Amino acid sequence: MSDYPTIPLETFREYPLEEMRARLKAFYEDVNRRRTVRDFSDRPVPRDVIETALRAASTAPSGANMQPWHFAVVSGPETKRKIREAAEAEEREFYGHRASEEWLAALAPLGTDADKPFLETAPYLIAVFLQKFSEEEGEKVKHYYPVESTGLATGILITALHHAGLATLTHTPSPMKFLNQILGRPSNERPFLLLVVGYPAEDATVPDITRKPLDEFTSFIDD
Ligand code: IYR
Repeated sequence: MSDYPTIPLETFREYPLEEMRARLKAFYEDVNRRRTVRDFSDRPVPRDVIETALRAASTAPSGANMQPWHFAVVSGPETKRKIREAAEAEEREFYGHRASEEWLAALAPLGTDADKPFLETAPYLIAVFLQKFSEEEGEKVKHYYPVESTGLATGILITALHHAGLATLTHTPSPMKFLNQILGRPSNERPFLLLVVGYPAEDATVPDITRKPLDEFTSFIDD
């Protein structure tokens, strides 16, 4: 028996099978509408919406419940401009020199380049950091599976924002250490990705690409 306190699982809900299927179908159809957007409108989004989506993200499971993430929410034009300048400098290096021909060929269908106007246009940039450890009363506390945990939280964040009727872009300027400096984040935090959040531009287009069918990305082992 554990010496630590437990409480009854009162939040779990079971649904009759037909309702289970209908709920899941509706959920799948809704998330299947999500597209990564690169053309953003400057229409404002209320901060409380972002806060609720972040609360949803923070429900993600995490290694030893360390919740090893930090979300820096940027809405100020000055900070957005700094981030755009730093990101575009890295991206020019990436597209001009660092990326292999193979990598550039893989990106070609997405139509991306070193220009990142959305970093200033979109109302919010959420810089996601993972914490390799935390500091409690001067003591280092190790975090477990911070990459996996932060990935799970980010997935829920993207899904929550989509559910709210907002668009996102997962942007990964590489390297992105500049985010620590611009956002004043400590060295135990590693930038994980930059999430661009807002409404799509009126004339937004997306690449004509498809998702793999179920049988291409699953295997079922029944014996
Ligand atoms: N970070 C660059 C390049 C890029 C890389 C991958 I992998 C993508 O899926 C998309 C872009 C950029 O943001 O343009």
